[in-house]
Amino acid sequence: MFPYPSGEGLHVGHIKAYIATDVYARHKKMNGFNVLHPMGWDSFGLPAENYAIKNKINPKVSTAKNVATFKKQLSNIGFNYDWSREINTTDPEYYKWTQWIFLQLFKKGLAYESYEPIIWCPSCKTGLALEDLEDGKCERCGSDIEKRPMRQWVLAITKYADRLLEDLSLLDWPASIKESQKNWIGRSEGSEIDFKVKKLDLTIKVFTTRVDTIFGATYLVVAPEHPIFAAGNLIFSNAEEINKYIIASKKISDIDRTAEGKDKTGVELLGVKAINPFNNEEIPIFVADYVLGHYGTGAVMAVPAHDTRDWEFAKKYNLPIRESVKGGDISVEAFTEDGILVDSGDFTGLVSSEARKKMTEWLKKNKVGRKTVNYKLQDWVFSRQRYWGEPIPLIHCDKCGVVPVPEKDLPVKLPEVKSYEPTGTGESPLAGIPNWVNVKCPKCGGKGKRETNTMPQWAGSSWYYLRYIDPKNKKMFVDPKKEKYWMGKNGVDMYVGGTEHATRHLVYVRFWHKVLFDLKLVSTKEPFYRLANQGLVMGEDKRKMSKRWGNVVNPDNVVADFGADTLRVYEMFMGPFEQAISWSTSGMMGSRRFLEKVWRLMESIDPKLKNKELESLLHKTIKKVGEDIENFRFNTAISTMMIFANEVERLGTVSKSQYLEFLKLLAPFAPHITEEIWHELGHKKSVHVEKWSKYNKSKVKEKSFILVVQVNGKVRDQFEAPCGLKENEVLDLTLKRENVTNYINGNSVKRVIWVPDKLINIVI
Ligand code: ANZ
Ligand code: ZN
Repeated sequence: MFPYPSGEGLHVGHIKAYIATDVYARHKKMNGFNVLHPMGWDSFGLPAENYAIKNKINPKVSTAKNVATFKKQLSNIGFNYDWSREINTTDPEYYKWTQWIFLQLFKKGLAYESYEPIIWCPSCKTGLALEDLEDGKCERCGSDIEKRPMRQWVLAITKYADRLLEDLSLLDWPASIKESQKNWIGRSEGSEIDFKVKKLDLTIKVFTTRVDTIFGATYLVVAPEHPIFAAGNLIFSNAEEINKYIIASKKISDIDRTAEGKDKTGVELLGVKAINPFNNEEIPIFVADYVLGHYGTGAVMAVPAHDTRDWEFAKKYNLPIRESVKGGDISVEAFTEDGILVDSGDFTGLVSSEARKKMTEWLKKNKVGRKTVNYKLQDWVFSRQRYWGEPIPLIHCDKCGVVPVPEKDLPVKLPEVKSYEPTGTGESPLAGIPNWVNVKCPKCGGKGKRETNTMPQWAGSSWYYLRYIDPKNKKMFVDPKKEKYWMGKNGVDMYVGGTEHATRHLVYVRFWHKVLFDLKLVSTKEPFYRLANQGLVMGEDKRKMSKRWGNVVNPDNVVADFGADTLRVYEMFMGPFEQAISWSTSGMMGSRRFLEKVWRLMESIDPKLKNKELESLLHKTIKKVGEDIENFRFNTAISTMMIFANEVERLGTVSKSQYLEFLKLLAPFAPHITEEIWHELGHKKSVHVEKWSKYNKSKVKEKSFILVVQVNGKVRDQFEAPCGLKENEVLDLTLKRENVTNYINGNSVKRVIWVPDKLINIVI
């Protein structure tokens, strides 16, 4: 994942992922692959803009400066990036195509204008998407958010919800990331039920996953945002109280509203009742903020006996709690599991799952409900009222409506402004530049106005991997032939980045890719078939690295004092790649000493020697290092090489060819020192164009192993035995062991289970 070039520069945690892809790329290259290992800059977004506002410096200028710093820092570490493919999301030649892809979505009907209330950050003064929140607050600045009705552009990502879910099965991704995506998409199958409201010509639809509990429904709840209130509340005798409640609820976050155990509040809608279609019972209706307006139908049938939140609410307002599924003690807490139905009319005695089926059929037959699917995922709020982003390439015309900017007029360049300051009015600073805003309508030539909202920071990263394939193409976002060549069957073969992108970037990018796939512009269903997440590098004090704690380790200093190879080897050796681990200066010194040892071992080369003793260890090392790199187990790859180096040191001699083979294994990790030694030993060409060593299968075979002996499945003995024995030979050996014969104790052997070179189980 390409970095956001902040003003602070890179710290050693950021580069862990980059070292890993560098080792991986170098290893693949040595194995004969044509490797595309690129780098670029994700440089639109709030931090650059806030920095610009604070320091009165054009974000273009500060971004260019930050990119230069980042690039210098990365170059110090010896990455084999193809810099000729460098991209920058703020480059007009790049964002031309971000705008172009947006227009493809627009033309497909996947971008639409909406006036629904959206999340608004009062401090960043912009609308946000659900994905921009963390624990219900603005992820950028930590502010409490509000809901504001305002005009915005929205992308219809929910149309892709099922495919985003299903295609997870195609991916070799960490299970935890797949799980996060699954929960984020939140597919939920259930029923929609129509409750008639007595005396009013009105039905309230509720969404439930538990229609089987409907005979236990004792009231109905509508969300404060429910359309029933759109026409005012005059139909209710306590309209004023209801109004007050609705206004107050706007200040509370969704998380606080729906948390279990949080105090539940609500107001009854006096003068109306809802009718349960199954038994025609009349039940009261409440407005309560624990029901959300934008999920399901914004209304629920409350079953306090079997739902925890309803139970809490019913207790507080003294509403009946009526059991309809047997099990648990509902006077103590809600019984939320499936069970057998009681007091449920014709459905009594059925198990929950069966009842859900039958009752949903009943709903359909009586035309009072239907089967439905709901998603937690919401359409992507795609416009920002900020300056530093891609302008949305649309023109508003009184006559023609919304008209896309013609392709020949792309990019719509971000104009210079006097003040980057967000306005807070729901308009971006771009709205204050009349000669940019006012343009001819491309369709009718009449008066038009440019869209002044900009794209969110996630836009440029939703397709950048494709631009690396063909970064300078002026005619297309990527040449189809090149796309096919590089993306092939499996898209990007290896993608590495932090887990914080699990439900943001990695959701958005899969969505855009699928749209491009449907437009036949890319050849794979998914962008990234294999994903790895690096663990955090924490400070030496075991806290998260931060300026605040003064525990940030700057790679520039490490490189200056100990060398880039030490930094690389140490970061790959410090622990399992995906685990969070604290920086340790003494650990880093250990890596430095290892490299020094490798250098010294040059002196142990004996040109005449054919070192038989070392042969088997060398071949095992070749096998293990290759497999470990392939599986992102860099730490064990390095410890295997350390064992080899120690063994050479112990023996005091090594043949030249053995030493050279070893150097090749180390080359992806420590490219500088290995290259230096390689030349020192008389080579003209680079070690990095060498072929990766092949190990000899017969040489990696173990000669003996520890045989585990079981009697009736219990371990009774173990001893060293030669490899490759047959079952009867092993049995003979085993039956000579006193430990074993004691347990067999004269009984006859009924059966033998033999796992070659591992275990024998004697059944008596
Ligand atoms: C009655 C019921 C009885 C429910 C029961 C649960 C247990 P998921 O799995 O998350 O989709 N619900 C529906 N819409 C809601 C909204 N807008 N805000 C808050 N809660 C809402 O959960 C679906 C369940 O969440 C629905 O099933 C509904 O409560 C509630 F014993 O309906 B249930
Ligand atoms: Zn904010």
